[in-house]
Amino acid sequence: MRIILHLDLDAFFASVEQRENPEYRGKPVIVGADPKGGAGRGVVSTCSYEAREFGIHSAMPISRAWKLCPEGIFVRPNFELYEKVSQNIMKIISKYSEKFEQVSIDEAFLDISNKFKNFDGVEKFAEEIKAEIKKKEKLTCSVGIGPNKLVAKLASDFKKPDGLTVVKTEDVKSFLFPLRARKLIGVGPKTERALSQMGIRTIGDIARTPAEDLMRRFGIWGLRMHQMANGIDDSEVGEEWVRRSVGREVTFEEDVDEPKIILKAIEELAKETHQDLIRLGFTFRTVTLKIRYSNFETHTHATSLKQNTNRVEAILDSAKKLIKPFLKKDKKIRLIGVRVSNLAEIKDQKTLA
Ligand code: TTP
Ligand code: MG
Repeated sequence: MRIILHLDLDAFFASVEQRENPEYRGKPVIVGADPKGGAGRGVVSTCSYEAREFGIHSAMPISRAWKLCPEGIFVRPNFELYEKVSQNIMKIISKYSEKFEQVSIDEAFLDISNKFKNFDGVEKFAEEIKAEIKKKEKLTCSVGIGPNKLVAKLASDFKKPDGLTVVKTEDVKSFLFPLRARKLIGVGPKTERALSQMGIRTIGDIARTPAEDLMRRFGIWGLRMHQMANGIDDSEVGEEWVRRSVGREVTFEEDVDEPKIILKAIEELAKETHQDLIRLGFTFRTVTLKIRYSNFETHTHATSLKQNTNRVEAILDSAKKLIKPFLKKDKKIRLIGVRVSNLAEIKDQKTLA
């Protein structure tokens, strides 16, 4: 039997700001772009739990956050500081097991199977980690423990902030089934819509749908969803979680309709995306263009190549082709994004196009 622990800091950037600035404590703190008195562009990175009571959340336009809570404390992110704090915390966590994996700036997994025969005593162990982080870094976190990474991650999210949730093997289904399908890793708004057309709303609904039906609609991804919904996940701690796409996007300072500016932006986004792709060592087969008009109407259009490549021209040419129909419209554009997917690791490729 495996026992996996997942830890995620609470309102990470905002909590660090509250720690550094005692006058922010107990108050709605919003970390993100400059709100510019409500006219600011860009989005909220994260916000304190006090700010969440106003309905503010990550990725929300900063102008909306300003409307919801004009009395909030709006601060620009200090990534260097967060990175440093993250490193300190990861050092603490990684001492607790040699099987450790950092997943993002504020979350990590530990495989603690060789420390415990069963779930007895795991709570105390988690409390110790939480206490050490609180003592040394003055921050709270939420921890989930379960028989695999999937369950542990959903368990850490179950009770926040400062939560601790243990899901034993025999309780996996009763824990997972009532949760919304959206909670499963990889189920975004698009899959959620498609599922809801099939009458599927919860993880339990997915688990009870025959895998063949899901595969007919979603291919292999349908099978994977079915397995996750049934609490099956064999991935190892230390194994990278599968990266599905690489991309960049930009919100213009002022909405634009001039094709020259838009094409220039696409060129830059394609180059940046390409750099990330090379750094990560992937090839791609699909290019997606995202476009958001001034009224927030958003479209994504994708095109796929015959085979994988890592050529920058392939990103650029595809993105330019995809933008064409949008340039004719008499509408101003607020945001543009370029993304590549259907990735393959270069080491898996015999030859490159
Ligand atoms: P999360 O762990 O998703 O969020 P959080 O720690 O702020 O809040 P929670 O208590 O719900 O865990 O992300 C960690 C940090 O990553 C977050 O503090 C800021 C950053 N982030 C963004 O910049 N933009 C985003 O859209 C999200 C989700 C996170
Ligand atoms: Mg967090």
